[in-house]
Amino acid sequence: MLKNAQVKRLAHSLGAEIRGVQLTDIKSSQAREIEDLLWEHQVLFFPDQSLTATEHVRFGELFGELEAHPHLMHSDVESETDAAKILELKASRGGVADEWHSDLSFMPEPARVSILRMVKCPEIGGDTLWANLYMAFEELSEPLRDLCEGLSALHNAEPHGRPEIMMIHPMVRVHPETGRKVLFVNEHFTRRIVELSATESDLLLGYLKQWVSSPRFHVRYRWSQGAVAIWDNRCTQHMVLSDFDQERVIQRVTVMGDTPQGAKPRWPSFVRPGVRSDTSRHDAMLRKYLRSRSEESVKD
Ligand SMILES: O=C(O)CCC(=O)C(=O)O
Ligand SMILES: [Fe+2]
Repeated sequence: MLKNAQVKRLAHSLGAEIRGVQLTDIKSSQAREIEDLLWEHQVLFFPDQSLTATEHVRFGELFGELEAHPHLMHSDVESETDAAKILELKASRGGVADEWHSDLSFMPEPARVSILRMVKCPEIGGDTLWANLYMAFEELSEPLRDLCEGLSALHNAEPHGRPEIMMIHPMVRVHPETGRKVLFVNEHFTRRIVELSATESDLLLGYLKQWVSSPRFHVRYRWSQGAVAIWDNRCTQHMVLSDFDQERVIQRVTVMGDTPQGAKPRWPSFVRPGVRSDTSRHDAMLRKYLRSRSEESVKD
């Protein structure tokens, strides 16, 4: 039992701060209780913690298998096994993770849960914001919800200099724990809606990016030294505010995920034999992805 836990909601939309719990003492049954709170609040904050890197990894492992970042640098924590499971983000003037995203959405199985530990907190600035993607879907008009549910989107790792790492996911996914629908496109990794022309896709993704950035879907967290945040990537996006000019060091462990499930696209890909496109330059990436998929299915 998570005795003594005080749970305080931080915003109407999502997020709760939990006090009275020492994360170093958590056992597997209590981790299930934390999960229940997480499915309810989507992001949980634990201030006043002092986990070491190894304890951070052990805590993460209570939620599933951890995976190092597929292509960003890892940290230089002491134990090599633990270092391989920790992603460190270090900055002194903003510029890290400052666009809305769900972690690793360009992978076939994107991150399920991420856990951050604030190692060096700037005195001012560097807050992180999370957005509630259930609300972002549910508050769209019915025609737009219906359209989005029939579409899929191409995500890639271009922000990490790896545009060739791509994956198509449904634009609306069903959360496996809650059964609720989620708007699953993000500013940082989503490049193109597969069934629309490039210009239509730009317009709709641009609108949805603006929609998700509406403050009514958000919680904004002011970090303190040692604070830990755990969030569900399947129903949230997050971004860091680039408004600090002191060193900010934060470490993440990532619990890997499940395949996003959603309705099948209701239309074929816009890019297909026999369809002329006036914007073929913009279709090149999608064409490349579709070609690689069809080569794979020939191999299978
Ligand atoms: O530094 C932060 O607050 C969040 C960075 C981030 O996007 C992440 O660790 O996934
Ligand atoms: Fe992130």
